[in-house]
Amino acid sequence: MARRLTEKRIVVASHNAGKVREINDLLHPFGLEAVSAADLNLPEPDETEDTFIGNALLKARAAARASGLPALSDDSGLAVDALDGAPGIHSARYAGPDRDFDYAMARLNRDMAASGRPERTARFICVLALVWPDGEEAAFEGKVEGEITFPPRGDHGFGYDPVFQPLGHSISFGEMDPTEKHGMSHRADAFRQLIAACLSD
Ligand code: ITT
Repeated sequence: MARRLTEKRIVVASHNAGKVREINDLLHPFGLEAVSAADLNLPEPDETEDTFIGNALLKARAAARASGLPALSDDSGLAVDALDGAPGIHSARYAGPDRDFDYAMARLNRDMAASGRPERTARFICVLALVWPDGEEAAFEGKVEGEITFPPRGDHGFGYDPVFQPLGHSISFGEMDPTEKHGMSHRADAFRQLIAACLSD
């Protein structure tokens, strides 16, 4: 059984503004005060692990240690079947040193064409890790199935949202308003599990 989160103040261990915005939206109903790693000027650790859970724990451990607060991290990415699961844990790095997602989406289009494989299926994966300063930890994995569509559509969300169309929908995450994305996203799926284990009565 995971430990209950009774503290009111936590640090969101992410330097990605799009993610921090979504995590804050998801945390809002629980009356938690969330400060981000960037607000606290915490260093950004190198993501040296080769799994989502490994990197999520690494980021949350570093932030809990540096801040003395419970830390919530998110390691996420886009796994494309025609690319055997790439970019996966490398989804941020696939966008180059400037984290240019116009470039990353064009690169995805190119790499999928070069693969010679017809399938468009993909999924977003998100691991949320919660680590307390005394070392106790919990992690939850969520996903959402969909397909990659070009050209990019919509300017909501962040990252790869304009080229990801969730299964059963005809608009991309980039075209959805945030509330609708929160109803079905990989992050919301992981969050529901975290709430059930650590936050609900
Ligand atoms: P932090 O480690 O500081 O949290 P990061 O951007 O480096 O930020 P990741 O290593 O987890 O985070 O990379 C995840 C990438 O996957 C992220 O940069 C996005 O491009 C993409 N991604 C994850 N969730 C997404 C979402 O909901 N919509 C679009 N793209 C997403």
